[in-house]
Amino acid sequence: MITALCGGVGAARLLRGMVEVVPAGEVAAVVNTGDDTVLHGLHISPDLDTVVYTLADAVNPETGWGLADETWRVMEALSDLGGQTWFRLGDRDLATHCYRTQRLAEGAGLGEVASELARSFGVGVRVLPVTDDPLRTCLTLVDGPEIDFQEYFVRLRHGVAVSGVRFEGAATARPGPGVLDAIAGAETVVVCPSNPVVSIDPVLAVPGVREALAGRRDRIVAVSPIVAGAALKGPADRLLAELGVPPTAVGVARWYAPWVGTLVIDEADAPLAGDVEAEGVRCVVAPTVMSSLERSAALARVVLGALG
Ligand code: FO1
Repeated sequence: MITALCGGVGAARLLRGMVEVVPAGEVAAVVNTGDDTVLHGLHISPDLDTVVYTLADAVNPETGWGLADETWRVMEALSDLGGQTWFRLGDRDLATHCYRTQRLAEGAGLGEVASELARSFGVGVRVLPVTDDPLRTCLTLVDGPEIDFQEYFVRLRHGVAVSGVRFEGAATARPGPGVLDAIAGAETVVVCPSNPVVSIDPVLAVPGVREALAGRRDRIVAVSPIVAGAALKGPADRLLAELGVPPTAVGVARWYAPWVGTLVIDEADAPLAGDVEAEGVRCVVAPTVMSSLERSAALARVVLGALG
Protein backbone atom coordinates (compact mmCIF):
# COMPACT_ATOMS: atom_id res chain seq x y z
CA MET A 1 0.00 0.00 0.00
CA ILE A 2 1.06 3.58 -0.67
CA THR A 3 0.05 6.25 1.80
CA ALA A 4 0.20 9.90 0.78
CA LEU A 5 0.25 12.82 3.20
CA CYS A 6 -1.78 15.52 1.50
CA GLY A 7 -2.68 19.17 1.53
CA GLY A 8 -4.47 20.92 -1.31
CA VAL A 9 -4.02 21.30 -5.04
CA GLY A 10 -0.49 19.95 -5.57
CA ALA A 11 -1.22 16.87 -3.51
CA ALA A 12 -4.43 16.17 -5.41
CA ARG A 13 -2.61 16.41 -8.74
CA LEU A 14 0.06 13.93 -7.63
CA LEU A 15 -2.60 11.53 -6.31
CA ARG A 16 -4.36 11.77 -9.68
CA GLY A 17 -1.09 10.85 -11.38
CA MET A 18 -0.52 8.03 -8.90
CA VAL A 19 -3.78 6.27 -9.79
CA GLU A 20 -2.58 6.18 -13.40
CA VAL A 21 0.36 4.13 -12.19
CA VAL A 22 -1.02 1.91 -9.40
CA PRO A 23 -4.56 0.66 -8.66
CA ALA A 24 -6.55 3.27 -6.68
CA GLY A 25 -7.36 0.61 -4.09
CA GLU A 26 -3.65 0.48 -3.15
CA VAL A 27 -3.54 4.19 -2.31
CA ALA A 28 -4.57 5.89 0.92
CA ALA A 29 -4.59 9.66 1.25
CA VAL A 30 -4.13 11.11 4.76
CA VAL A 31 -5.50 14.60 4.26
CA ASN A 32 -4.99 17.83 6.20
CA THR A 33 -8.09 19.26 7.86
CA GLY A 34 -6.46 22.36 9.34
CA ASP A 35 -7.87 24.41 6.44
CA ASP A 36 -11.42 23.43 7.41
CA THR A 37 -13.74 26.28 8.18
CA VAL A 38 -17.40 26.98 8.93
CA LEU A 39 -19.06 29.56 6.69
CA HIS A 40 -22.81 30.19 6.30
CA GLY A 41 -23.17 27.52 8.99
CA LEU A 42 -21.62 24.93 6.63
CA HIS A 43 -18.58 22.80 7.46
CA ILE A 44 -16.16 23.20 4.56
CA SER A 45 -13.15 20.86 4.13
CA PRO A 46 -11.15 22.32 1.22
CA ASP A 47 -8.30 19.81 1.15
CA LEU A 48 -10.62 16.80 1.40
CA ASP A 49 -12.86 18.15 -1.37
CA THR A 50 -9.94 19.11 -3.62
CA VAL A 51 -8.58 15.55 -3.35
CA VAL A 52 -11.96 13.94 -4.11
CA TYR A 53 -12.88 16.33 -6.92
CA THR A 54 -9.47 15.96 -8.58
CA LEU A 55 -9.47 12.16 -8.34
CA ALA A 56 -13.00 12.20 -9.82
CA ASP A 57 -11.81 14.38 -12.74
CA ALA A 58 -14.48 16.84 -11.60
CA VAL A 59 -12.28 19.62 -10.23
CA ASN A 60 -12.17 23.11 -11.74
CA PRO A 61 -8.99 22.79 -13.85
CA GLU A 62 -8.19 26.52 -13.72
CA THR A 63 -8.24 26.88 -9.94
CA GLY A 64 -7.52 23.32 -8.79
CA TRP A 65 -10.34 23.64 -6.24
CA GLY A 66 -14.14 23.59 -6.47
CA LEU A 67 -16.03 21.90 -9.27
CA ALA A 68 -15.71 22.32 -13.03
CA ASP A 69 -18.63 23.81 -15.00
CA GLU A 70 -19.94 25.54 -11.92
CA THR A 71 -22.75 28.09 -11.69
CA TRP A 72 -22.68 30.85 -9.09
CA ARG A 73 -26.36 31.73 -8.60
CA VAL A 74 -26.23 31.37 -4.79
CA MET A 75 -23.14 33.59 -4.54
CA GLU A 76 -24.83 36.19 -6.77
CA ALA A 77 -28.00 36.12 -4.68
CA LEU A 78 -25.94 36.26 -1.48
CA SER A 79 -24.04 39.25 -2.80
CA ASP A 80 -27.36 41.01 -3.52
CA LEU A 81 -28.25 40.43 0.13
CA GLY A 82 -24.93 41.86 1.28
CA GLY A 83 -23.80 38.45 2.53
CA GLN A 84 -20.27 37.04 2.68
CA THR A 85 -18.98 36.07 -0.75
CA TRP A 86 -15.18 36.41 -0.31
CA PHE A 87 -14.94 32.63 -0.10
CA ARG A 88 -16.38 31.52 -3.44
CA LEU A 89 -18.79 28.59 -3.17
CA GLY A 90 -20.24 27.31 -6.43
CA ASP A 91 -23.79 26.00 -6.55
CA ARG A 92 -22.83 22.32 -6.88
CA ASP A 93 -19.90 22.65 -4.47
CA LEU A 94 -22.44 23.93 -1.93
CA ALA A 95 -24.21 20.56 -2.15
CA THR A 96 -21.05 18.89 -0.84
CA HIS A 97 -20.92 21.28 2.12
CA CYS A 98 -24.64 20.85 2.81
CA TYR A 99 -24.26 17.06 2.71
CA ARG A 100 -21.21 17.05 5.00
CA THR A 101 -22.82 19.46 7.47
CA GLN A 102 -26.01 17.41 7.63
CA ARG A 103 -24.14 14.14 8.13
CA LEU A 104 -21.95 15.64 10.85
CA ALA A 105 -25.10 16.94 12.56
CA GLU A 106 -26.43 13.35 12.44
CA GLY A 107 -23.33 12.28 14.35
CA ALA A 108 -21.26 10.89 11.47
CA GLY A 109 -17.50 11.38 11.73
CA LEU A 110 -15.53 13.49 9.22
CA GLY A 111 -13.83 10.29 8.00
CA GLU A 112 -17.14 8.50 7.55
CA VAL A 113 -18.49 11.41 5.53
CA ALA A 114 -15.27 11.62 3.50
CA SER A 115 -15.65 7.99 2.43
CA GLU A 116 -19.33 8.55 1.58
CA LEU A 117 -18.41 11.52 -0.61
CA ALA A 118 -15.50 9.61 -2.19
CA ARG A 119 -17.88 6.78 -3.05
CA SER A 120 -20.48 9.19 -4.47
CA PHE A 121 -17.79 10.66 -6.73
CA GLY A 122 -16.56 7.22 -7.78
CA VAL A 123 -13.16 7.67 -6.09
CA GLY A 124 -11.34 4.42 -5.24
CA VAL A 125 -8.52 5.96 -3.18
CA ARG A 126 -9.12 5.79 0.58
CA VAL A 127 -9.60 9.42 1.60
CA LEU A 128 -8.73 9.71 5.29
CA PRO A 129 -8.99 13.00 7.17
CA VAL A 130 -5.99 13.11 9.51
CA THR A 131 -8.46 13.53 12.41
CA ASP A 132 -12.20 13.64 12.96
CA ASP A 133 -11.65 16.11 15.78
CA PRO A 134 -11.46 19.89 15.41
CA LEU A 135 -8.11 21.03 13.96
CA ARG A 136 -7.56 24.62 12.79
CA THR A 137 -4.42 26.19 11.35
CA CYS A 138 -4.01 29.65 12.91
CA LEU A 139 -1.47 32.18 11.72
CA THR A 140 -0.10 35.07 13.76
CA LEU A 141 0.59 38.05 11.56
CA VAL A 142 3.70 40.15 12.03
CA ASP A 143 1.53 43.17 12.87
CA GLY A 144 -0.19 41.24 15.64
CA PRO A 145 -3.53 39.51 15.16
CA GLU A 146 -4.02 35.79 14.83
CA ILE A 147 -6.30 34.72 11.99
CA ASP A 148 -7.55 31.41 10.68
CA PHE A 149 -6.21 29.81 7.56
CA GLN A 150 -8.89 30.81 5.04
CA GLU A 151 -8.86 34.42 6.24
CA TYR A 152 -5.10 34.38 5.53
CA PHE A 153 -5.12 32.36 2.34
CA VAL A 154 -8.25 33.70 0.62
CA ARG A 155 -9.49 36.92 2.17
CA LEU A 156 -6.01 38.41 2.58
CA ARG A 157 -4.69 36.47 -0.44
CA HIS A 158 -1.77 35.42 1.81
CA GLY A 159 -0.31 38.87 1.15
CA VAL A 160 0.60 39.51 4.80
CA ALA A 161 3.75 38.58 6.73
CA VAL A 162 3.41 35.76 9.27
CA SER A 163 5.40 35.44 12.48
CA GLY A 164 3.96 32.17 13.75
CA VAL A 165 1.72 29.22 12.97
CA ARG A 166 -0.12 26.95 15.38
CA PHE A 167 -2.67 24.19 15.08
CA GLU A 168 -5.63 24.78 17.36
CA GLY A 169 -6.98 21.47 18.68
CA ALA A 170 -3.90 19.41 17.79
CA ALA A 171 -3.09 18.51 21.40
CA THR A 172 -6.41 16.73 21.90
CA ALA A 173 -7.01 15.55 18.33
CA ARG A 174 -7.08 11.79 17.77
CA PRO A 175 -5.90 10.24 14.49
CA GLY A 176 -8.88 9.62 12.23
CA PRO A 177 -10.13 6.09 11.53
CA GLY A 178 -7.56 4.17 9.49
CA VAL A 179 -4.88 6.87 9.62
CA LEU A 180 -2.29 5.15 11.80
CA ASP A 181 -2.83 1.79 10.08
CA ALA A 182 -2.42 3.45 6.67
CA ILE A 183 0.90 4.96 7.77
CA ALA A 184 2.23 1.93 9.63
CA GLY A 185 1.15 -0.47 6.89
CA ALA A 186 2.45 1.55 3.94
CA GLU A 187 5.27 0.14 1.87
CA THR A 188 5.95 3.78 0.85
CA VAL A 189 4.82 7.04 2.45
CA VAL A 190 4.65 9.91 -0.03
CA VAL A 191 4.74 13.50 1.23
CA CYS A 192 2.92 15.31 -1.56
CA PRO A 193 4.05 18.70 -2.91
CA SER A 194 1.96 20.59 -0.37
CA ASN A 195 2.88 23.51 1.81
CA PRO A 196 5.23 22.06 4.47
CA VAL A 197 4.19 24.65 7.06
CA VAL A 198 0.40 24.87 6.78
CA SER A 199 -0.54 21.62 5.02
CA ILE A 200 1.91 18.91 6.09
CA ASP A 201 2.80 20.12 9.60
CA PRO A 202 -0.86 20.09 10.76
CA VAL A 203 -0.98 16.40 9.74
CA LEU A 204 2.16 15.72 11.81
CA ALA A 205 0.73 17.70 14.73
CA VAL A 206 -1.98 15.10 15.40
CA PRO A 207 -0.68 12.92 18.26
CA GLY A 208 0.39 9.50 17.05
CA VAL A 209 1.18 10.48 13.47
CA ARG A 210 4.84 11.36 14.04
CA GLU A 211 5.20 8.18 16.09
CA ALA A 212 3.73 6.11 13.25
CA LEU A 213 6.20 7.71 10.82
CA ALA A 214 9.17 7.24 13.15
CA GLY A 215 11.61 4.56 12.16
CA ARG A 216 10.30 4.57 8.59
CA ARG A 217 12.42 7.43 7.26
CA ASP A 218 13.95 5.24 4.56
CA ARG A 219 10.44 4.52 3.21
CA ILE A 220 9.32 8.15 3.14
CA VAL A 221 9.73 10.24 0.01
CA ALA A 222 8.66 13.87 -0.38
CA VAL A 223 8.22 16.07 -3.42
CA SER A 224 9.43 19.63 -3.03
CA PRO A 225 6.57 22.14 -3.43
CA ILE A 226 9.18 24.80 -4.17
CA VAL A 227 10.69 24.97 -7.64
CA ALA A 228 13.45 27.45 -8.47
CA GLY A 229 12.89 29.33 -5.21
CA ALA A 230 9.16 29.77 -5.59
CA ALA A 231 6.01 27.89 -4.69
CA LEU A 232 4.05 26.81 -7.75
CA LYS A 233 0.87 27.79 -5.95
CA GLY A 234 0.26 29.48 -2.62
CA PRO A 235 2.59 30.96 -0.02
CA ALA A 236 4.97 28.07 0.82
CA ASP A 237 8.06 30.03 -0.20
CA ARG A 238 7.14 33.16 1.75
CA LEU A 239 6.04 31.21 4.83
CA LEU A 240 9.32 29.28 4.97
CA ALA A 241 11.29 32.53 4.59
CA GLU A 242 9.17 34.27 7.25
CA LEU A 243 9.87 31.35 9.58
CA GLY A 244 13.62 31.61 8.96
CA VAL A 245 14.08 28.80 6.46
CA PRO A 246 15.52 29.33 2.96
CA PRO A 247 12.60 29.36 0.48
CA THR A 248 14.33 26.77 -1.69
CA ALA A 249 14.42 23.02 -2.22
CA VAL A 250 17.27 23.01 0.33
CA GLY A 251 15.02 24.73 2.87
CA VAL A 252 12.38 22.07 2.25
CA ALA A 253 15.01 19.35 2.78
CA ARG A 254 16.00 21.01 6.06
CA TRP A 255 12.34 21.27 7.15
CA TYR A 256 11.73 17.57 6.42
CA ALA A 257 15.17 16.08 7.24
CA PRO A 258 14.23 14.64 10.67
CA TRP A 259 11.66 12.24 9.21
CA VAL A 260 11.91 12.19 5.40
CA GLY A 261 14.69 10.13 3.80
CA THR A 262 14.31 11.16 0.16
CA LEU A 263 13.33 14.43 -1.51
CA VAL A 264 12.37 14.75 -5.17
CA ILE A 265 13.30 18.17 -6.56
CA ASP A 266 12.63 19.73 -9.94
CA GLU A 267 15.17 19.70 -12.75
CA ALA A 268 15.36 23.50 -12.39
CA ASP A 269 16.93 22.87 -8.97
CA ALA A 270 19.40 20.20 -10.13
CA PRO A 271 22.34 22.43 -9.06
CA LEU A 272 20.98 22.21 -5.47
CA ALA A 273 21.09 18.39 -5.33
CA GLY A 274 24.40 18.40 -3.45
CA ASP A 275 23.11 20.93 -0.92
CA VAL A 276 19.96 18.83 -0.39
CA GLU A 277 22.10 15.76 0.29
CA ALA A 278 24.23 17.86 2.65
CA GLU A 279 21.05 18.20 4.75
CA GLY A 280 21.15 14.42 5.16
CA VAL A 281 18.32 13.82 2.69
CA ARG A 282 18.79 11.69 -0.42
CA CYS A 283 17.98 13.72 -3.51
CA VAL A 284 16.23 12.68 -6.72
CA VAL A 285 15.97 15.16 -9.60
CA ALA A 286 12.96 14.98 -11.94
CA PRO A 287 10.32 17.15 -13.66
CA THR A 288 7.90 18.01 -10.82
CA VAL A 289 5.62 20.59 -12.47
CA MET A 290 2.36 18.73 -13.01
CA SER A 291 0.96 20.70 -15.94
CA SER A 292 -0.88 17.69 -17.37
CA LEU A 293 -2.12 14.28 -16.31
CA GLU A 294 0.80 12.72 -18.19
CA ARG A 295 3.25 14.87 -16.20
CA SER A 296 1.49 13.92 -12.95
CA ALA A 297 1.71 10.22 -13.85
CA ALA A 298 5.38 10.57 -14.80
CA LEU A 299 6.12 12.22 -11.45
CA ALA A 300 4.18 9.50 -9.64
CA ARG A 301 6.35 6.90 -11.37
CA VAL A 302 9.51 8.69 -10.23
CA VAL A 303 8.22 9.03 -6.66
CA LEU A 304 7.09 5.41 -6.39
CA GLY A 305 10.31 4.21 -8.00
CA ALA A 306 12.58 6.43 -5.90
CA LEU A 307 12.92 3.96 -3.02
CA GLY A 308 13.36 0.87 -5.20
N1 FO1 B 1 -9.34 29.59 -2.78
C1 FO1 B 1 -9.35 30.91 -3.17
O1 FO1 B 1 -8.27 31.46 -3.41
N2 FO1 B 1 -10.51 31.62 -3.27
C2 FO1 B 1 -11.71 31.07 -2.98
O2 FO1 B 1 -12.74 31.75 -3.07
C3 FO1 B 1 -11.74 29.68 -2.62
C4 FO1 B 1 -12.96 29.01 -2.36
C5 FO1 B 1 -12.93 27.63 -2.10
C6 FO1 B 1 -14.11 26.92 -1.92
C7 FO1 B 1 -14.10 25.56 -1.66
C8 FO1 B 1 -12.88 24.89 -1.56
O3 FO1 B 1 -12.85 23.56 -1.32
C9 FO1 B 1 -11.66 25.58 -1.73
C10 FO1 B 1 -11.69 26.96 -1.99
N3 FO1 B 1 -10.51 27.67 -2.18
C11 FO1 B 1 -10.52 28.99 -2.53
C12 FO1 B 1 -9.20 27.01 -2.07
C13 FO1 B 1 -8.79 26.81 -0.62
O4 FO1 B 1 -8.71 28.00 0.09
C14 FO1 B 1 -7.43 26.09 -0.68
O5 FO1 B 1 -7.56 25.07 -1.61
C15 FO1 B 1 -7.00 25.32 0.53
O6 FO1 B 1 -7.59 25.69 1.68
C16 FO1 B 1 -5.48 25.41 0.57
O7 FO1 B 1 -4.96 24.30 -0.04
